[in-house]
Amino acid sequence: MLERLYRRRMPVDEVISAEAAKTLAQFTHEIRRPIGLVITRRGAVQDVLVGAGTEPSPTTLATFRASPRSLRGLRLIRSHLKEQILTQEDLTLLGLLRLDMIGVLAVTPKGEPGLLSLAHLNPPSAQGQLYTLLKPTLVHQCPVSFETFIRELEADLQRQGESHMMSQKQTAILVSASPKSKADQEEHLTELAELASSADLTVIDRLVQRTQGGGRQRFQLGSGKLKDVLMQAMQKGADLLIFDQDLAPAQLRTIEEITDLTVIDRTQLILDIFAQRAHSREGKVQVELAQLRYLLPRLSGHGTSLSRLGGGIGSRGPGETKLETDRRRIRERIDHLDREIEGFARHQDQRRSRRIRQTFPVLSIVGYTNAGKSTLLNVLTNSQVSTAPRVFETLDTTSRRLRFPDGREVILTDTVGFIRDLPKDLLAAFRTTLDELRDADLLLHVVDAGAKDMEAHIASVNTVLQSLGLDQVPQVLIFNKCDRLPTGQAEALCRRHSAIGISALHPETLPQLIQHLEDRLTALTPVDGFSQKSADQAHTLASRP
Ligand SMILES: Nc1nc2c(ncn2[C@@H]2O[C@H](COP(=O)(O)OP(=O)(O)OP(=O)(O)O)[C@@H](O)[C@H]2O)c(=O)[nH]1
Ligand SMILES: [Mg+2]
Repeated sequence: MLERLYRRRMPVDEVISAEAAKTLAQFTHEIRRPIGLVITRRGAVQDVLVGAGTEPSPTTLATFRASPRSLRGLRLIRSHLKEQILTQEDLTLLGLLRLDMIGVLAVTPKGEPGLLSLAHLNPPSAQGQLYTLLKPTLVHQCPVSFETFIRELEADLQRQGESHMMSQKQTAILVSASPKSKADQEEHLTELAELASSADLTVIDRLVQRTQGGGRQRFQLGSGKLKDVLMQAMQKGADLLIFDQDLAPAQLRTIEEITDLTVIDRTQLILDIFAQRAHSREGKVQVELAQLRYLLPRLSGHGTSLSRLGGGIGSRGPGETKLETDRRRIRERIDHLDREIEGFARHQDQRRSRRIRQTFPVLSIVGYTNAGKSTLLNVLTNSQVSTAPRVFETLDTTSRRLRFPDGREVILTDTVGFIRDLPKDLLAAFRTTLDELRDADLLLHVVDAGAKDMEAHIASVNTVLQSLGLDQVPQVLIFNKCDRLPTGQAEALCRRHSAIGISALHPETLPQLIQHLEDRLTALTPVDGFSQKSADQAHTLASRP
């Protein structure tokens, strides 16, 4: 019986033809259940949905894709045995699926079409309503000339999209949902926003939800809140949704299937930034390895998730050529990269033993990302390592020789910065880079003294050091960017933490640090142990006045 509905094709200018409405009403009356017709732009019935709350099939949704700048090319007209009222769920579905229109047709007690209610989406705007409800009319009196109407609406959407494209940047909405307090979550979102801007994204909104109960509760799809989030993302024309919490692979897929938004979590954002920044062969191999390790458990049975590695954020990665690779190929690739990294490690061992023969103490600068580590290396060794007010500027390790005013020489190294909850795949992959820290005789732990959650930063760095087995290496705590603190505050802060305050941008603040390092070195090794043989290669610090 329902087949008759499928074969139906209506004029492209009518939302639903009078004849189709009649058949729909008649069948609804006979089976005493609501029926929905999913209709294409060309007026063909694509799906027939029986029962309240049924949604277009995944196959249909996969065939008809929508984007924040276009509609899906499908409308849904449901019948209702009594009323023609559009429910909140209908309107949510309209927004989520970006349907051309959604409508409810009342069926009279005699099984005839009654009033038809229609709703359509509005072009995105900051405060504006997401949708417009049209006044219910009888089908043959419906004032909407569908083809023209939808063409104009899409042109509006397109224009919005273009003005938004002017900025050339992808836009993101940040989302946090956890049992933690709102204040804590907000603070984490501030860091997530820094990560996003470091990845060259524009953040257009942030949403925080405090979930109930202990443990890490995840957003459940179907929960009204998640639908809200997705609707807002659509309405604001966002390209990406970035969750501060890890998403379950299944959840990711479901969200992506229904919305066509790119959805990523914090780990993936960090991996993306690393991928953007990696320059050396070693760095690239390490990032690719971390991305694949992250991806592997997230591959669906059909391997569709691989398409996440295309181009752009949330997909920048191992590249097109590997798109068709299945799990096995990925495992092989992982093995291969592992071996390559093994090779780097061996090479590094040789370098290291060479260095050890030279018996120069190694001072390694460590710290939270953006603390000013590279700036400090530069000012101490007169180098030009790239520095920037963004996180994860440095990925590769740089080593420089440095001569202290008393003649002793050391090797000073600068390396990748740390961050709270550093993705474990990344930590594993950056083993060779981080292994350099094992040579350190002294760690120079640089802290951005002006950072709001400075103490949490210190703790995060110490946690990472601990997980690397480096918590026993002697440390000097250095509070950098003291120029940003009100006078007097830096001194108090340093006293409280037994730290040394500096401002790496202002060399005149460094003598106390240099003196302190000399003292620590004396404790480590006597001055006589250092030769003068390579004075020409090391940068000599100016003697103190
Ligand atoms: N005001 C102020 N800014 C500083 C100081 N030291 C560094 N900065 C700035 O802080 C930003 C980060 O400095 P970097 O040296 O790149 O920091 P990093 O720790 O190497 O960062 P990553 O390599 O990303 O981990 C840059 O914009 C620096 O100019 C300082 O003493 N005072
Ligand atoms: Mg750096």
